[in-house]
Amino acid sequence: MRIDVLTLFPEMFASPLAHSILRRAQAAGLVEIVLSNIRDFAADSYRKVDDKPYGGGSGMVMMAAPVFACFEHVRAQAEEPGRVILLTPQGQPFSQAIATELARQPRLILIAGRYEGFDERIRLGLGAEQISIGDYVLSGGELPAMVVIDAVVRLLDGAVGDENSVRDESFSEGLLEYPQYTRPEEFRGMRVPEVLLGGDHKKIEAWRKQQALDRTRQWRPDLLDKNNPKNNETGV
Ligand code: 9D3
Repeated sequence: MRIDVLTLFPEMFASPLAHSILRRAQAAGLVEIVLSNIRDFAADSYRKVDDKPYGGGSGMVMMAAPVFACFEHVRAQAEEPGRVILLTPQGQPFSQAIATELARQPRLILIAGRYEGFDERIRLGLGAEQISIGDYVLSGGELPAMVVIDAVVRLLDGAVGDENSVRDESFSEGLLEYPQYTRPEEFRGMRVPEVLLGGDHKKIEAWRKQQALDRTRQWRPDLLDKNNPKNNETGV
């Protein structure tokens, strides 16, 4: 898979891409992540990429021309069109189901914005979808782009050790995780539940399932709601 990221702050991506699963997935050739600086495609010597909104109002708007020039430059670097995604607060809320869908693509082009928003002709002219990562206000689309990259890349075949990928798929889908413990057996007066020390795997499985259900009911009852479409997709 090739992922292009169009951004005014490519340096923000350095650390997340250089660690753990994202670093290994790139080293193994599972994904090629290409960062492009939209400012490099500004037409004037001031490298201007934003301007005042027509009709007035506060803040600045990302200009169409530099984004189009940057987009056309990266699109020419690979055959597959793939999906074009604007990270915007107006977008479809990101979910595990969307991550699964994106992980099947040969190519993604992610466009992270700054300022108050994109000139609408960027969305219209590029035929872009929009994704939001949730209903809270961030300073730009870079962190959301990294969230999308992380969620998608770890789904690529071979990106995650199989101890994680197949772990407890049987019953954990759609539920919160059961509680986990590692050594020592007692820490500051808190003991590991007896059932986990016994080695009766049937009993352990039943206990974990009950814990997962109890915790979901207590902390995320929305996940158990039959009317929640998430319960009919990939789940959490
Ligand atoms: C004043 C209206 N604001 C919209 C809610 C303006 C605005 C706020 C923040 C415009 C852009 C931004 C920057 N945020 C993103 O680019 C963004 C974002 C987010 O803020 N929250 C969740 N997901 C995303 S994806 C991109």
